[in-house]
Amino acid sequence: MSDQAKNRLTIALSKGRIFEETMPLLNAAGIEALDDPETSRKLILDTNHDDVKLVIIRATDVPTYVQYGAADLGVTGKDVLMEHGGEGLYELLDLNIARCKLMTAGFADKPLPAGKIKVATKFVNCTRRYFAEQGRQIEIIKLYGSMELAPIVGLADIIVDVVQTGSTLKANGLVPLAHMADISSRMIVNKASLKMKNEKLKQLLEQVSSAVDSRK
Ligand code: PRT
Ligand code: MG
Repeated sequence: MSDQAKNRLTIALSKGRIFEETMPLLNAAGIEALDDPETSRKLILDTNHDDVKLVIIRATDVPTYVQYGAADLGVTGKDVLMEHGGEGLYELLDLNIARCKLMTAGFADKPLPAGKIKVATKFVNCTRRYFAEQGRQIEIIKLYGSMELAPIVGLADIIVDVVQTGSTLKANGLVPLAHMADISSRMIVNKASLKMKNEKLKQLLEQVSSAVDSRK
C-alpha cells in the first residue's frame, strides 16, 4: 500500500444523534465536516482533510460497511454492534455518547403468560440470547420500528428496545421491565485497516480518546 493510500480514511456515521455527538470528538482530532448531513443530500461528506471522508449511512448498516472495509472506521451503538455480531471488525473505543439502555418493556399490571412469551423487537439476536440465558421460551416478532405499538394491539406481550428517558414508553402506557444492557456508542475499525493504516489510526484514536476522557 502506498503512503498516500495509508493516509486515506473513510469513517462511517449515521445522521442524527451519532453524527451530532461524534463530530465534537472528531473535531478534537482536527477533523471537521465540510457539509451537514441534515441539509445536504450527499452520502459522502468531505472534511478539512483531503484524505478523510465521512460516509453517512443508516445506523444499522455501519458495522457492515466496516466489516467489509468499505469504511475503515465507524461509530455505532453497542446495541447495533451486539446485534451484528462484530465479525471482521474490532471495537476500539467506548465514546460514551448516545447512552441508553436495552430493556424489556410491557404493561405494568399484566402478568406474563406461563408458556411462550411473544416478544416484539428489531434486536432479534440480543433478544434470543438474553431469554435463552434466562431459560424462558419466547416467540420473536421481528419489527423494524415503533415496537411500542405491538403490546397495545396484541401483537406481542412485551418488547425489547433501547430506552433513554422512558417517555416514549410512558406515552404508550408501557413501563420498563428488565434491564438487559447499558448502551453507548463505540468506535469500530476494520481488521485489515487497523494493520495497514495503523500509524494514521493510532494518532486519531489517541486524540479522540483524550477528548472522551476530558469529558468524564
Ligand atoms: O432511526 P433509524 O431507524 O435510522 O436507526 P436507529 O434508530 O438505530 O438510529 P438512531 O440514530 O435513532 O440511533 C442510533 C443509536 O443511538 C442507537 O443504536 C442507540 O445506540 C443510541 N440511542 C440512544 C438511541 C436512543 N438513545 C433512543 N432513545 N436509539 C434510539 N432511541 C429511541 C428509543 O427507542 C425511543 O423510541 O428514541 C426514542 C425516544 O427514547 P426515550 O426513551 O427518550 O423516549
Ligand atoms: Mg431512530
